[in-house]
Amino acid sequence: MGSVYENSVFAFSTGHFSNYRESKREVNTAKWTKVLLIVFAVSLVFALGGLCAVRIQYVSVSAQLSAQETNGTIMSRQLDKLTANFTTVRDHLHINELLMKELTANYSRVKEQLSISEETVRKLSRFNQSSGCAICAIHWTHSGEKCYYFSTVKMNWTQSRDHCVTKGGHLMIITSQAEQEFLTSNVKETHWIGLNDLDTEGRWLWVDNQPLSQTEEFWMKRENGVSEPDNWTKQHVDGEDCASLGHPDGETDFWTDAYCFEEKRFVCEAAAAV
Ligand SMILES: [Ca+2]
Ligand SMILES: [Ca+2]
Repeated sequence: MGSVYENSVFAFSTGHFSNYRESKREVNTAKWTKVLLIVFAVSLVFALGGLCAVRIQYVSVSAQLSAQETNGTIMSRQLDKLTANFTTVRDHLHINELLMKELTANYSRVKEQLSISEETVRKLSRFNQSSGCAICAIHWTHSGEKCYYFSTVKMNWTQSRDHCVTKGGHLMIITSQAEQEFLTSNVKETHWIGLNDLDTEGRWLWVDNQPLSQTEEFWMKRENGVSEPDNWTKQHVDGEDCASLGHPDGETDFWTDAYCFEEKRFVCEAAAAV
């Protein structure tokens, strides 16, 4: 022990002391290096943490911006669509305005023409009242206070009745000897007249529902006693329920009953305009 101490003293005394100081300085340097490294590492961790936080915020803000951009695009499309709809509605409104103007102009023209027509009818009426003349539509024949239409086509009885109505009249109702003679003098073949017993067999009604019993009748009389109406059933079990002037054989002076489904010419009647 005494020897070691002596050696140490000797070392201090001989330069080993400076080596010791060098060694201690190196130890201190290494310690400070470690401390600096630790500080640097901690700083680096904090820096990386901060960088991650900034990155997260960047991603979040980017997502929000992207969502706002998407919303902006959708709103822009909706605005474009609304603008297009508005343009369409505005165009339709403009077209409707033009149509309304045209309709108004047409209405005014029609109203004016109607006024002229009414004045013409009034003048004609005054003329007819003073002259005793009557007016019948074109293709109608005037006689007395009536107009008569002799068809050029053949129809069954129901079609003939309806056709007369569409022409503004009705199948002929014969109420006088003069009317019967006028009719027979103007036809050369059988024609439907407005008489039938469709509802009740044997109960003959005119198309205005007036019963035949209250007017004159001109049924065909035969010498063999088989007179008309005979409700002939040998060709159809329903019998004959519609009256015609004459029959298919050509005789046209009197009435016969016939099958309503037969097609014949017909006579319409209407009141003359006076
Ligand atoms: Ca009958
Ligand atoms: Ca008959």
